[in-house]
Amino acid sequence: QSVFKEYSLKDPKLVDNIYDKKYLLRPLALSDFHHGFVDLLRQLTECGTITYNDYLKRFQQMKQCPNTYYVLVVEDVNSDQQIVGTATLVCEKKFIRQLGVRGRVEDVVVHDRCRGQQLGKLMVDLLTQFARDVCDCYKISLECKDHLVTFYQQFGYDHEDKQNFLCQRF
Ligand code: 16G
Repeated sequence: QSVFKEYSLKDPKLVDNIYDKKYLLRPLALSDFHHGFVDLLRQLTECGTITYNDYLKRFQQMKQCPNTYYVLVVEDVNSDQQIVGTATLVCEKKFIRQLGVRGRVEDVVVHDRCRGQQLGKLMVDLLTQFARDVCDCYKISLECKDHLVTFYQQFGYDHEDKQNFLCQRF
């Protein structure tokens, strides 16, 4: 179903078959700071002030945890390499489930000028397959707003019986 089945998440992949636009699907790079990565995240939630140095530090912290953070971006090749999509897979190592790994899909956002082109579907599909087939996650989950529940259900996500999502904000 997905043309990205063989894609390892490590190499860039050109997406040139949708709507005649050229997008590059690839892992986050340091230079993406200068191509709108943080501003894109601002379309999802507040990000505060993030300098290049702050970004670099967090980028390196993530790199230092191998096989844990997979930050995927979609680059608009025809628009000065602008970052128009991102989604992250976090793989949490556990003792339970025979030293299992639990996946989480986080921070999915598509630039408002690029919505309706299936870029979100592409990223979530890819991360979900990767979590299952490559990272060997025993489960994967995400949180989302009410109006996005049906969007995520198409990838197999659903409410679980007898499980509640509880949260506390600081
Ligand atoms: C959404 C995101 C979550 C993100 C949160 C930010 C997805 C699937 N869910 O729930 O990953 O961290 O929004 O909102 O992308 P917050 O800043 O209010 O926590």
